[in-house]
Amino acid sequence: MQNTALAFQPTILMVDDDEMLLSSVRRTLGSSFHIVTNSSAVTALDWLAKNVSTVDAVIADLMMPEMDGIEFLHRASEIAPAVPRILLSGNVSFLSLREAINRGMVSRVLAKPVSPAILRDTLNDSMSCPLPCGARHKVSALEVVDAIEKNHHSIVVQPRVSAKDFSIVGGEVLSRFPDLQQRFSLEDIIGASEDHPVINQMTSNVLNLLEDVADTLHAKLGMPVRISVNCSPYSLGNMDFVQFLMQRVIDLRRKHIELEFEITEHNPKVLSEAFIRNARFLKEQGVQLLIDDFGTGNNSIQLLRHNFYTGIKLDHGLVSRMMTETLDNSFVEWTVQIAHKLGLSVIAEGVEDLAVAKRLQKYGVDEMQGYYFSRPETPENLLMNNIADVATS
Ligand code: G
Ligand code: G
Ligand code: MN
Repeated sequence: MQNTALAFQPTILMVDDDEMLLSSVRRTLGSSFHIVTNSSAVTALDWLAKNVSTVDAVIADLMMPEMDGIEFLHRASEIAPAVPRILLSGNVSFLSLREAINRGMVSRVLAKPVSPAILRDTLNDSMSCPLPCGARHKVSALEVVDAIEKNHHSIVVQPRVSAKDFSIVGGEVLSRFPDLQQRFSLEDIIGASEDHPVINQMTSNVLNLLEDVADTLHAKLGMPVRISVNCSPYSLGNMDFVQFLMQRVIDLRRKHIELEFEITEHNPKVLSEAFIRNARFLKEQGVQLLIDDFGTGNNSIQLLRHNFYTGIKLDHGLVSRMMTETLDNSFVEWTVQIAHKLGLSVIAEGVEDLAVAKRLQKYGVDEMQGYYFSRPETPENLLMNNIADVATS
């Protein structure tokens, strides 16, 4: 009887190194919520990863010995993006508040000491409206149009290396919206744009910004250089846009930049007739199309049947779980073999350390990208503080 009732209570994960506070919260809120407490941020993240689907909210203290609350909540947002996050803090400075919103993407920040009544109300509010503070409404495509028109849109580049000797072979261009990203995550900004005409404007601007820095890219990454640009299936469904893209490919080839396009696998438009027709056209023109985020959504395997892709990019989540999860590890190994049989190249994203890089090398991955080699950087800052000198030995 009691167990059944418990199953319908919201599950709250609370992390704080103050055991007294944890036990007091368990005592006072235990009748309304299923409170799971942990005094270690590290073990709490492990627990969260294993229980994502049953957690309704996460609360973290700001000052903790193993990692601060903002870092903890940032990682929690990667593990469980839809679960609302609350930060508890002894002193809420403007700086930590800003960090909490931008990096921790919290829905509320509460000052300590906090009363059980306030905590209960906050939990109930957050669970019914799990948006970050300052982002009470979602970003609209028009705000993105505005940002692009005001030049509040910039690019960063993440280098890509050969798996054989870690030499640089090219890079991926990613959009950044310095102003909008104060209030929304990049994921939300792209999400609001990817099926709207503004995505064409975004891609077109990325190509202009790229052309402007062609010389810097050659100095940093070599010449000629292969640069991949994320392109929404919405854009590729439009023949006029595809003609425009083809013209830009030719313009940039003259500047010794060979463009490639990354197409995310999760958008259902990748299966549409218009997309497929235009993708074939691009392939005939010698343009490389890569399946992005391979292994995340539902379309991955099906897309391997199409013969206009020239390569796949293994999703960074998949790559990061490879060392600990047998299933992900086997999936990566299998994918490399199948892709090569089909004549596709394999690029691994999210390579964060040498152990992962070596394993991917063993599996026969062709190219790699990830924080181990370099974070995405502005063209001027490329390879300034990064491990460009990593050796395979
Ligand atoms: O950098 P990261 O958080 O940096 O980028 C997140 C995701 O946002 C990328 O994987 C990519 O799918 C998407 N993205 C970033 N920039 C662009 C862009 O210019 N166009 C499109 N369509 N997607 C982008
Ligand atoms: O287009 P796509 O979703 O694949 O873009 C790559 C995303 O992965 C970007 O958000 C980029 O910032 C992020 N990224 C790049 N390298 C790493 C890495 O080593 N680890 C993690 N966690 N993310 C990475
Ligand atoms: Mn990408």
